[in-house]
Formats: sequence, C-alpha cells, structure tokens
Amino acid sequence: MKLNRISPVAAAVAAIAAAAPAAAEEIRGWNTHAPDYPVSVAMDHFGEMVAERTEGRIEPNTYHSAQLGEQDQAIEQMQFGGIDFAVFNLVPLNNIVPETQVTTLPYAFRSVDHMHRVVDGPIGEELAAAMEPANMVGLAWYDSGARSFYANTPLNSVEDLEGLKIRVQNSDVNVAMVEALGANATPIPFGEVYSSIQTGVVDGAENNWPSYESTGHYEVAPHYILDEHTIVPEVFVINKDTWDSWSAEDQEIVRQAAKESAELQRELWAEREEQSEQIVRDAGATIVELEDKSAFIEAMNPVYDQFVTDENLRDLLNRIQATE
Ligand code: GTR
Repeated sequence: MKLNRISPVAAAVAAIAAAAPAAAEEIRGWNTHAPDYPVSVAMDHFGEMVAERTEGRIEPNTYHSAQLGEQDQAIEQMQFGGIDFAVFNLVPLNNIVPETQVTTLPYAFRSVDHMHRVVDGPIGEELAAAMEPANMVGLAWYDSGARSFYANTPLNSVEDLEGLKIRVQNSDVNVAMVEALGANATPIPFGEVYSSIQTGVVDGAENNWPSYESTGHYEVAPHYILDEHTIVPEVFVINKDTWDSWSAEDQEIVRQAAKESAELQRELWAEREEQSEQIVRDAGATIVELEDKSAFIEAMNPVYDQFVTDENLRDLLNRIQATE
C-alpha cells in the first residue's frame, strides 16, 4: 500500500490556511473631533461597513480627537502616506487646492441646501478631482453648517469686530475675510483655540453651532453673532496611493460606504445643531440674530476681488452661483 496520505494535523493546517482570508489591511483615519461628534460617528460607521463588506480585507480605524495631529499636519501626512483617510474641512485645503477657495468665500452659498445641490452634482465631482494632485481621492461630502463669529466682548454688529483679534483656520482666504472686517486674523490650530481665547491671545473665533459647543468655546467667548458668513462643506478623502492599491471591487465598496456614511452624518448633523444651540443658549451665551446681513456681505466683497483672480476660479464661482 502506498503511504501517500498526509497526516490529519497537516490536513487540518492546510484547511485552515485555505479558508483564512488574506491578512487584513489596517487603514488609518484622521479626525479632529471627539468620538460622539457627527463626523466621528459617521467615520466609525464607514469603518464597520468596509470591514464587513470586504470580509475583513480592509479594516478602517479612525483616530478621533486629533490623535494623529492637527488638520494641517494631517493634510501633510496624506501626501506621505501616514494617514489613509480623513474628513477635512475645506478651509485648511485652500492653500493647496485653489478650487476650494471659491467654496469657502463668504456668502458663496445661499443656504445649506444650495451647498448640497452644488457638492452633490457635477461641481462636487470636479472639486473632488481637483484634490488628486494633493494625493487625495474625494469620495463624499459631509455637513459642517454655517459659521459665525464669537468673542469675549459683545458683538451686535459688524462694527463690533473692528480691532478684535480673531482666530482663523490656516487659510489666506480666511485671513483676508477677517481683515476685511477691520479685525486682526490669527491662524491657530483648532485644538488650541480654547486656551488662546482664555489667555487673551485672541478675543474670539468663528465656527458652527456644534463646534462652538463641543469645544466649550462658548464658555470663554459667550457672544455669538449669527452672521453665517461661510457654509463650508467637509470632504471624505482617501489617500490616493492607498486607493490605487485596491481592486476595482474594493474601491467600489469603499466609495459606497463613504457615501452612506455621509448620509448618516448629515442626519446626525441636523440633530446635533439643535442640541448644541440648546446647550449654548441654556448656558446663558448672548446670541444675536441678524435679519439683515448686508453690512457683513458688503464688507467682505473685497475678498472676492483678491481671490477670484483667474478665469477658472471665476467660472467655477459663476457656476456655483447659477446652481438653483
Ligand atoms: C470645525 C471643523 C473642523 C475644523 C474646525 C476649525 O467646524 O469641523 O474640521 O476645521 O472647525 O475651526 O478648525
């Protein structure tokens, strides 16, 4: 009798090896917000969907609360591969992706709905494509509401901003916007804004309801004037090298999961805006609502002259404004 039977142990090992999936690839996600923030919950949901749908081939893991650095560093790490995916606010992308400047100009969008119609259509695809030279593939658009100014002194009109030191994100457009109001713009990373207001490095900043609340800025700068100067979308991006390393099938799974995560994020965002407003009002902050924003709009007009300088940007702005 020929003894060519393999041992039961070897057979078992071979069977396990055949059944085991390829080694899981951990991909690292950057996020600036606390784990319960709408962006964070949606990014975690993205991770679960991708792990499940790729049967563990790709295991996304999001590091919340700026554990992987502040946004400017994260954008740099995107170029070198330290980070595989992220949700970036468009303002800190202004200086490396010029097309994003147009979407962050004051009053470029008429409303959040208008912004959705723009980013969910062909212009959104064009903006996503503009990120490729910065090594990023844009997959979906998250909400970030409207941003307004707040300070540690009363703000009742545009004149009250004159001479104040206002924190901005790292963007030439934001610096110009604040200076057009006669205030002094100081770029400071998000995580340092609370202490900067507290210690008087700046008098105030600008942000949406959820960030104003989640960071506790309303405690140190309790005067919020709802001028709603910008409606800035946030983009879900994947590192282009990571993206290119995947099969078409996995790319499709990841793209779809990013889109579904954005749907969840927008729902959570709407709820959180209301909750945050309530928390801030209950804490006794002074909220000034503006029926007429024309003084702000007019004061910021020069920013358009400064940044909408070439034909492509002018054309992009025209198409955004013409979107119904
Ligand atoms: C938040 C935004 C963050 C960050 C921050 C800031 O609203 O979600 O990504 O850009 O503002 O002001 O730096």
